Amino acid sequence: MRSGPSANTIREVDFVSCTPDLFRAELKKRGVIILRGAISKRRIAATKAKVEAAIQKLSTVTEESINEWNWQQWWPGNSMSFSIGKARGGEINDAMVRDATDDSLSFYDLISAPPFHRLLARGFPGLDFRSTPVAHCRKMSPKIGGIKLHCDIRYHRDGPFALNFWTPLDPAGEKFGTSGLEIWPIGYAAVRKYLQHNGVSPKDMRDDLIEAVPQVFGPPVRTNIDAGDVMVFTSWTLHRTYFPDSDCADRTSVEVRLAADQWPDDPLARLPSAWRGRPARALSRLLSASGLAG
Ligand SMILES: O=C(O)CCC(=O)C(=O)O
Repeated sequence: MRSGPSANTIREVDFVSCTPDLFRAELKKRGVIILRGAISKRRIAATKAKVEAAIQKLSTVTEESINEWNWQQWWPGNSMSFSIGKARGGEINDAMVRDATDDSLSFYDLISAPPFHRLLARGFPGLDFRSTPVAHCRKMSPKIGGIKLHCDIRYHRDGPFALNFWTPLDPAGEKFGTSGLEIWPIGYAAVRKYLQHNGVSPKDMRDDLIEAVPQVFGPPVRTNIDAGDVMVFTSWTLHRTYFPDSDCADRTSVEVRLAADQWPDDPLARLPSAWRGRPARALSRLLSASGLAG
């Protein structure tokens, strides 16, 4: 059964002209919006240099040297060997990049400009967005292979709704000779209904439903995201890596993720019991930069 094509378009807008209403409407209807020219290329290049130096530094971590780091803060609740694996594999999260740069870089700095926070605060009033351990960067190389079809809720242990400000540090997509993302532009309520999932227990995600997505919803949209553009999608948006047919260079990208305790269409509803009582850690560093935090 095909329940209609995936609308086959993704709205692209110049960052400066994106209004909170448009931001929310596109995330609700299609689960994704592309913000062109959101960050200066100079800032992206400076971030890339720092991220690469951090990846390099962390790649030498061993069982003997890891205690020189604040590694317990990297992946709270996970083992030392898990943390060593992440450090050596180059997939580093926000706590790791802050540790490796003496707190001079956070991935959240990429979205600390006030207009980002106006979009969040006015587009999703009532939702408390928090930082999450799964805000991280990765180097995508054809040698390693891509990430298969999924939605990010599978990897969140911190709330039923999240936003991924996907920020490539190298141009991403076939137009640029690098790997990119293929997206099914379907709104979060429709995906949640299709997956028959409440967003609480990632383990309950049904693989058969994920695998059937191309048959049910049609082909994805191939995106090309330049350095300085940001593609925002929700933790329910179905997506995967694609590689161009011809030779492909490596690409590094940052998944700047913010998690919320609430469901966007019903922020005052009682939280599912799994989330109740969890303290909401304010994003003070980033919100104070926007002038939106009290
Ligand atoms: O960078 C990629 O190719 C995959 C990214 C991804 O799956 C994600 O941001 O959730």
